[in-house]
Amino acid sequence: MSGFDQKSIARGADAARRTGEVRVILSPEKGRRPGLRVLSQSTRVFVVEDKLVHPVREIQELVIKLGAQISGTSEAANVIVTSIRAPKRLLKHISREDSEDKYVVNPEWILDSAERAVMMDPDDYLAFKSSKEHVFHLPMKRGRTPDTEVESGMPGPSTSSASATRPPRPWRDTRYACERPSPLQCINQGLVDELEVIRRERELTGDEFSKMAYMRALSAIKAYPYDLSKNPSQASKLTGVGSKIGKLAEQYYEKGCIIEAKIIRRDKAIQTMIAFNELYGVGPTAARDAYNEGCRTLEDVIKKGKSLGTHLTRSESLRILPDLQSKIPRPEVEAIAHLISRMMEKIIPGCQHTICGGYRRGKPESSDVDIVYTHPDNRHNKAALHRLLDDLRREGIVTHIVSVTTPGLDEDSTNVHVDVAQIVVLPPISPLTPNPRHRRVDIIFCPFSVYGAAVLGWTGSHIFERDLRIFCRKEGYKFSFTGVTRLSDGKVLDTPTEREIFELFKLEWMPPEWRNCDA
Ligand code: OXD
Ligand code: MN
Ligand code: MN
Repeated sequence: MSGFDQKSIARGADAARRTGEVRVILSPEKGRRPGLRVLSQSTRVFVVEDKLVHPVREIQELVIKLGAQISGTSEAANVIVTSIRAPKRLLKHISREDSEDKYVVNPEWILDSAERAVMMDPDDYLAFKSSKEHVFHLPMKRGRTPDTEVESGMPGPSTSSASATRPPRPWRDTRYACERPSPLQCINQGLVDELEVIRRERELTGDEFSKMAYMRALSAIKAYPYDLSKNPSQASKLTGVGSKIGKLAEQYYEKGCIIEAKIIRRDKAIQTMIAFNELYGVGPTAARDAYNEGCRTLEDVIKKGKSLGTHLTRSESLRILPDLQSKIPRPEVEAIAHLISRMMEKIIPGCQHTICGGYRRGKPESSDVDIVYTHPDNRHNKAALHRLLDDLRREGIVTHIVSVTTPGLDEDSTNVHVDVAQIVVLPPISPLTPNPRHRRVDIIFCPFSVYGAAVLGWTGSHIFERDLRIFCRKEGYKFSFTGVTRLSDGKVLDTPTEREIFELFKLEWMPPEWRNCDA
């Protein structure tokens, strides 16, 4: 194996000896530099020694050289390599569950991948064909609705404005997502979804650098309004995509999938972490830590106090969990906002509000309800949110208060007084909700002078906001939902409407339903 980095062989072989170390396996080794990136870092290979023609160590070294990881146990692997053909014999080395759930391939999968310098499709090298129908798929991230049919290139079904059907301007290859009209579902959505699978894996395994690369690439493709299947090599020419992900795009159009994404979709460790991450209050790092600490069920995570469970009893958390995991259809978002706004109107007549979040971007279903309130007369603002919470509690509508904060002390915000309440409500029985479910609601109350910034900041999408902040900094301003600050003198500018912010930065207006820059 000429040209092979001996240190990385030693490191990998060492890892292989440490059986069952999921901790190592799910945290990318810092500074690990494989010889090639043919297999992927998300591929964790267990090699069954029995009946191998090649020495096991040679196969393991090759796996590491190709950029994948060696797993010390079949349990921690997502691909199992074996020369054994007889199922009975194989089951002496790996569990039945692993044989059914994971890719069990023959060593030619690795040898051919090395020879052709491209990850071969494990389905073409199966040593053991599982009888199980694989139902694993990567659940969509929060707020997504996987099976909602939306016409290609069209934004969501939300608004009646003309902008809902046609992009606000012709496509241009730009660097910042906040300059690119991005629909809810794009014409190349299949490819975007596949890249999102890999981005999610990188996020959950803590590879920030690679996660960002996939995020930028999929966001650029999301905005590209032409059919890439007709010209797959065009993908790598888009700003933010690059040659590596461009090649994956070509693979997608050639094979109908990205092979790495296919392996990740079947990866139980990733599936489990995604389920943890969907618990309210459990971020990707906490999900990974929980997994590495041995949690395998949501109950395990809640027992460790890593979620909303810190505010509730365990049984309480588990009781409302299915409610919180289910998506909220648009009419129910509207009904909840109406209910809360009626109470707010009684407290401070003449207040204004905007339902933000995914709802405003046109999503057919949301994971929570985000409402921004203000009043043109600042004298009314004092303690408005606290009074609202008291009333909601009294009426039995709010069941849990997750947090009530006034950002202002952290470096991310201005000194403008903006109140944020994260609560759980149980709407009353009505024809729309005959069996009401607990719903997460974020209520924001801000001074009128920053209403535009608050609405812009709570509308998303995540990548839109991120690039907006970078764009603003380049122009000499800091953008936050608590206001726009001029960096030269620290002055917080008056931005009662979103449009004023776009104008200030000479950014072309982006209708909310075209801000769907995430997958
Ligand atoms: C949501 C969102 O789904 O804001 O709640 O995107
Ligand atoms: Mn939301
Ligand atoms: Mn929210």
